[in-house]
Amino acid sequence: MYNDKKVVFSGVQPSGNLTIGNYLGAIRNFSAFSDEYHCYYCVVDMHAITVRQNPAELRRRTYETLALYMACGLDPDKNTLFIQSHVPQHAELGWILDCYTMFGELSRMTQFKDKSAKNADNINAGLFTYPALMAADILLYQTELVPVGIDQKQHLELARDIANRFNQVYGETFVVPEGYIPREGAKICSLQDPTKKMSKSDTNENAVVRILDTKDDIIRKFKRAVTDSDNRIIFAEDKPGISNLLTIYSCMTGKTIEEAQAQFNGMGYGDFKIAVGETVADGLAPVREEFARLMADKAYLEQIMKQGAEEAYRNARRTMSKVRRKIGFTEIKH
Ligand code: ATP
Ligand code: LTN
Repeated sequence: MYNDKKVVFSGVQPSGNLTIGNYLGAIRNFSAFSDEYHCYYCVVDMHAITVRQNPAELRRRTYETLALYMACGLDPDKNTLFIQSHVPQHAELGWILDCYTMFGELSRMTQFKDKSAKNADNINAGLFTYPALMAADILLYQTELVPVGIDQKQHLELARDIANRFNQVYGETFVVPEGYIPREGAKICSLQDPTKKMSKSDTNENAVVRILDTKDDIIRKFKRAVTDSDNRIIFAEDKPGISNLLTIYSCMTGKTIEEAQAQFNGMGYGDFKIAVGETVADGLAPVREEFARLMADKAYLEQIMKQGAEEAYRNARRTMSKVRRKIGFTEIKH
């Protein structure tokens, strides 16, 4: 904490077109913190290259992710919006924290296991040490709170362990962060396999609803959503498809699951799926419009990137100089 406000940090990878999972589990909740906290919302391009990216696409998606942050209501004057690779301290602290993170800890990360299974021909060292870089992102700004979906809980616990370990050896250096996982929407599931999380890099387009999909596409995907063979619209463990649709509907409308169940009581699955699709498409329409407006002005986005990087850099430098001193690096005056 460098001024009187506590710090919030979160990041999204520019590794694909963002989904309603990214929206409901993460980005949509970000703006709630903007008044009370100093918020850093980062486009984590250095994380994205742990899997092979097409350079032109990575560049375009980095702009798009920044524009989406803003289209989802993040005001660049009230939040520090920036690109990870523009602030070199992320890599610097990432390396240092690698040296305080154990092989055994990294081997237990489920995201590493999943992604190495999916990218068997490219299990690189960065994919393995990724959680230490994520810890660096967070600890660099003395973050108190990290709003993320539930899939990031394990990485967050590791970031806390790394912070505690470092503090124990060198004395208080880092604030130990807490996760903020929303009560609803923390795990939006795939429309084709509702036992798995919806992932922006899924290759089955019908499984994933993207924030920028057209209304027709959104409704078509919901119509094809996998459900089950009976016809009751209730939230239950043995009905993952219907439960997922109810969760999405409830997150989009602010209604409770009970209210949603009551509203759809007696309706057939076909009509129910269309109703959820329409709600999602209409709810996202303003985001889509604002996104298109922002993407048409690249110079403005670049100005926001610059402003965010400068602000982040100033605060990141303070933590780095403390860390360097504590571990015994020499310093020269410029
Ligand atoms: P990838 O498929 O490339 O691994 P991803 O879809 O998991 O990407 P990230 O950039 O890794 O997206 O995640 C950004 C944020 O969105 C994180 O806070 C993550 O927890 C959240 N998130 C991602 N998918 C979901 C989901 N299906 N439900 C809820 N939150 C999600
Ligand atoms: N690991 C996250 C993205 C991420 C992040 C962060 C989230 C990188 N650094 C710092 C919160 C805080 C992911 O894959 N969703």
